[in-house]
Amino acid sequence: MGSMSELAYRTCPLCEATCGLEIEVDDGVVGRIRGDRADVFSHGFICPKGSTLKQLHEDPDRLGTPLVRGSDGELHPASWEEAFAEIERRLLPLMEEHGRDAVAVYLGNPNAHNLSSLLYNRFLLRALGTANIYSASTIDQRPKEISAGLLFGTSISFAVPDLDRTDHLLVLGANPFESNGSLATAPDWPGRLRGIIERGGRIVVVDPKRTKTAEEASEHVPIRPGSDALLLMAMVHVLFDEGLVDLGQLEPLVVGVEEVRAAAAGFPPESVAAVTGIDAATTRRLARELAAAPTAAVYGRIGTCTQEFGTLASWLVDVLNVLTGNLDRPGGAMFAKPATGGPTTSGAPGSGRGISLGRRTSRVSGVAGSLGELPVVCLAEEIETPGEGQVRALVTVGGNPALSAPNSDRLQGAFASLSFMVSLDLYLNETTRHADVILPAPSALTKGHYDIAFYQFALRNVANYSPPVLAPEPGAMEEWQVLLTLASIAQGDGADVDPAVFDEQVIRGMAERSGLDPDKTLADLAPRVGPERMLDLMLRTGPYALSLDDLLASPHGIDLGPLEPRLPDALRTPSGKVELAAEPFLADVPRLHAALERGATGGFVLIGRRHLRSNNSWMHNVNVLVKGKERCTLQVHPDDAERLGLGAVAKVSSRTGTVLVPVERTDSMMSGVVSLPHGWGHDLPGVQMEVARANAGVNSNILADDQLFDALSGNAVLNGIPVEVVPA
Ligand SMILES: Nc1nc2c(c(=O)[nH]1)N[C@H]1C(S)=C(S)[C@@H](COP(=O)(O)OP(=O)(O)OC[C@H]3O[C@@H](n4cnc5c(=O)[nH]c(N)nc54)[C@H](O)[C@@H]3O)O[C@H]1N2
Ligand SMILES: Nc1nc2c(c(=O)[nH]1)N[C@H]1C(S)=C(S)[C@@H](COP(=O)(O)OP(=O)(O)OC[C@H]3O[C@@H](n4cnc5c(=O)[nH]c(N)nc54)[C@H](O)[C@@H]3O)O[C@H]1N2
Ligand code: SF4
Ligand SMILES: [Mo]
Repeated sequence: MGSMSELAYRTCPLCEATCGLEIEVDDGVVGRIRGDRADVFSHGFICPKGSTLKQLHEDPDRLGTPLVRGSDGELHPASWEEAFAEIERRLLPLMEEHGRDAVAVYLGNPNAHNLSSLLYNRFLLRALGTANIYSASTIDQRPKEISAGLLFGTSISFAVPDLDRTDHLLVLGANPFESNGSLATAPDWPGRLRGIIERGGRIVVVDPKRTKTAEEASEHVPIRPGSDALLLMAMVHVLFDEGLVDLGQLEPLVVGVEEVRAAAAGFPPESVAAVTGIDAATTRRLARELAAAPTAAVYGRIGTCTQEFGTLASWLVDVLNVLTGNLDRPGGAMFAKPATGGPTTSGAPGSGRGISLGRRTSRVSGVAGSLGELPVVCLAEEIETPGEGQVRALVTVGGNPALSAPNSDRLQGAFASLSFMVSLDLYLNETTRHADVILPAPSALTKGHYDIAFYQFALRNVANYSPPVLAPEPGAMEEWQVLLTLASIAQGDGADVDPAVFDEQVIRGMAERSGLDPDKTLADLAPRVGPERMLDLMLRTGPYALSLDDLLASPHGIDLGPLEPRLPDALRTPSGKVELAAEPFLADVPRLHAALERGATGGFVLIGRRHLRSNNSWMHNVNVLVKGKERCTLQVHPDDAERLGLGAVAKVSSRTGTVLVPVERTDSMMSGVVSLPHGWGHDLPGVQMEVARANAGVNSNILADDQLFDALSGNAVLNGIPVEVVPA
């Protein structure tokens, strides 16, 4: 007692829930981390990961200096000057000789939680000028982005389920009791879901596994992996067939209803039952209940995206929201209005350019790119295949594709063959061990935070800025400065350009484009620099005309209220309407028909799962999170386990590889489906993560097949992978 500790408030950057943390700091040392009860959005909610910002900060394996590969082939500590000089020495000649496309970039998931990356990655991408841009988006939500873009006009126009007011929620392929929700930002999804039941509402969960979310719901409907688009199409069929379509207020805002009716005509519930594993009576009832509910929302996430018909499934989720009149109304599926502004608030309200698809295709296989990127499923072959435009160098920023992306063995082999690789990361891990230069990212607690990305689709309009909790560590370089220095090198200006000078040019450009008097604006923003200055400008020009000072005066956040209807203003489609039957959707329907005709396939399929104490691939070095019962297990239904004669360990094989994994029998699994979490497999040579190595697990993405992807989005199929399971 009697300690001198101070309390700092900070939004947790680890997942999409944006919980407020209360952090004890005693003379630069972090003490206890609790939920911030005064946070306007999270009201004290926190999960077991939130408090581990302390352990992450204090992790002895977290990199403190750049590492450069020496002539002995080993990585050695180096100064920032040496590291940047090495990048300049190796990268520039390579770009000159082989062209800009010879350098690929991979951006990982933590970039979306990182103010510096959100605002400064684009300058690196622009300076590199490469077509080979890859990100975690094409092993995640690209189908949803394309679907939202075609329907509503921007790739982040996500209609989010209004959990706090809805009477009926239909969830497909999401397990927010473990993940805390995704592309529908809110702290305490569990509490909000329980609130629906307590209000007398209903929750239906469609999932091959009886997850915690399914257990807490009113009803669990098991589905064969990969068949959601068929179920949803059949539900659309029922709405038309039984005269249940009622757009209500949306009527004048929607085009394409008749085309959707025609598209769904060929999918009566009886025809899809054998493939989905859901009988026709249940499908009809689900559609009727959805239509009958006073308010309802349909929500689909990773299980509906990372599958063969990811874009169609994502589209049909919103088709159901529209056809039942639930889009853009309280209790339905609504659009946020972010305080920084964004694609749904900028430009002329009500219409726009929409999104463009497939302008670029990949060099080797001709797979369509989207939204300025190529799909990750193409990365290995782009590195392996000789010829003009071959990828010879790679820059990774906050990503671990060696574990996260499909056909990992092949991809890691490809990484090993690169001429040069740079990584900006916290750790020497499965991916960065291939790098020639690793640049250390600063600890989260030493940087400011604002969720520019996640507030674009939050369940409530909130603005919350967190200043750095701790002073920069000795020898650290801020991430935005690293990114601008890399950009200077890539555009031939050299490593000596002062990032502050670059930053001045950038902010002046932004001020000019904002339509304000640039000199006056820059004077107003002084003396701030870097991401904080940009954020301040965005807040000032945003829909609530806030400023960073306003947010600094409100350390628990500013509540801007519940979501309000935003149509037609939020639309950015060329027609100014909800494009319910955009051509790319309809063009993909024959592929769905073909799947129906192919019928149910026998054999086992593999799906993934998340655990509350894990976060993709990179938090297994935190002892308090990984201790206890082994979690990287193959979950199998007991009847299947018996039929297969499984013992303690199973050998699981797919077209791309084989893993040996401990078996966990559980009747929560659907028969014919097995589950293995992703992000494990840390026992690789060179990985410098003590705790993770000791709790290595196996990498499920050795089994994920890079030839399986959603044709419309190029997004990887990470659920529903055909596998063979035998006793080991
Ligand atoms: N089989 C299967 N595979 C999957 C999934 C699945 O469900 N099943 N899910 C997919 C999904 S949804 C996603 S999003 C991807 C994630 O794929 P990735 O983004 O490639 O992987 P992460 O595990 O998030 O790795 C994050 C990396 O960023 C580093 N890092 C953490 N914080 C920071 C920071 O502040 N700055 C910097 N520079 N680096 C940082 C970590 O050390 C780590 O190396 O995985 C996908 N892979
Ligand atoms: N604790 C924790 N939280 C996280 C993460 C984490 O790794 N750990 N990762 C974060 C990230 S990057 C993301 S993208 C989000 C993801 O958030 P969620 O989408 O909620 O992710 P999951 O918990 O993997 O839930 C996916 C569900 O889909 C089911 N499923 C699999 N295949 C199918 C199918 O074909 N159809 C249907 N209907 N269901 C299927 C699975 O059984 C699983 O229950 O979570 C974020 N939050
Ligand atoms: S739910 Fe997500 S944001 Fe909240 S404390 Fe846990 S990891 Fe952090
Ligand atoms: Mo993700």
